[in-house]
Amino acid sequence: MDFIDLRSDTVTQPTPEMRQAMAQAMVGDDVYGEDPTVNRLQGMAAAITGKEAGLFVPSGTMGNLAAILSHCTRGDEVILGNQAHTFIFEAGGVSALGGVHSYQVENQADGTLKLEDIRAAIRDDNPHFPITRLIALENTHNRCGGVAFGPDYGRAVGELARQFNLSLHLDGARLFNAAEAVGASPKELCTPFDSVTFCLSKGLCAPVGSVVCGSQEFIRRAHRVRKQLGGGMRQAGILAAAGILALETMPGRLAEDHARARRLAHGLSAIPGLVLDPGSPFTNMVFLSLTEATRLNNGPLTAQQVATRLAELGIRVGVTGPYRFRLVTHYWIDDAAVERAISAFAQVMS
Ligand code: TLP
Repeated sequence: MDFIDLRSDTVTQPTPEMRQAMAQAMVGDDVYGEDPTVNRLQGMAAAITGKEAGLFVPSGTMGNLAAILSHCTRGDEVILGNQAHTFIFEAGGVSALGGVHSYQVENQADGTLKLEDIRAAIRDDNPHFPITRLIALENTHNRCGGVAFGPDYGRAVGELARQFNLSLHLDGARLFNAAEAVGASPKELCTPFDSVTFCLSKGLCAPVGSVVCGSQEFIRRAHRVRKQLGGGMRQAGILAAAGILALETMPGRLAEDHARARRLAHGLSAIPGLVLDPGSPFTNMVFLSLTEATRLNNGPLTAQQVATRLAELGIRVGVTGPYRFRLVTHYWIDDAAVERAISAFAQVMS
């Protein structure tokens, strides 16, 4: 990359090894279940998450949508966080395409939902109400700062779900970052969940794709929903080949991204006019804002104006509010890139 792109880990390009594996991949028609490379990836994903089966899908958005539509039918309700990616950033797909009603519970700063809030959201059996069918959580939690929760919280929500005969889905787009942050295996984090979506195309660097995992029966339903959504990709082994390498080589290096996020945050926090979100970073995301004083003294200095000036210096950052930024570290951000980003911020803010 000729510029330093901190907007997201979705910008990661495949490594040369991935491109080579893609070129050499054995393929077949995956809608018939005949692509050996896709089948291998799905098997690996199932083993890693401790589920019976996996399903390769084009994106995290389709993974969550296919999972929710496999758990719920029209008029059913999913309980999720008011800051959940599925609620905010997935174009309302669960209601637009699935007729699934959402009940939004307030996300706590640590990305969790209070157990008593979930309990209060579960509907009584009353014909006036939609039918509560599913609870969906997110780990790491994007809008809550990339924060991760450990296996205990998942288990507690799992017990509540079982008590009320509800299913439990995890948007684990960054499951491996969560595992690294809390010191648990992906499998431990996934155990309480009936289904999980994780992404290959974020910190794991693959160009395309996510995997949904769950029981055989659940994946059989999700396979049909994926077809309905137009996500049957035929010779998708070309893409799955990169996903296999992603799973083999990338989870073990995510600690580097987290360490660079800490270094980046440390450097930026020393620049007058910038303030980190409390606790940031938890994983590979740094959230920070222009201070009150900067906003007032420099006239209408907005995050977008700062981002535009940074872009002129070859640094791309995410703008998540009028005065707020998100910077995400990933495979293509090395130590030198972190230092360049800090210097560019210092120059723009001076
Ligand atoms: N998140 C993207 C944007 O959509 C905000 C990003 O840059 O972080 N779940 C979570 C928690 C996500 O952060 C994302 C992508 C998705 C699902 C959707 O994945 P894709 O982009 O593959 O559909």
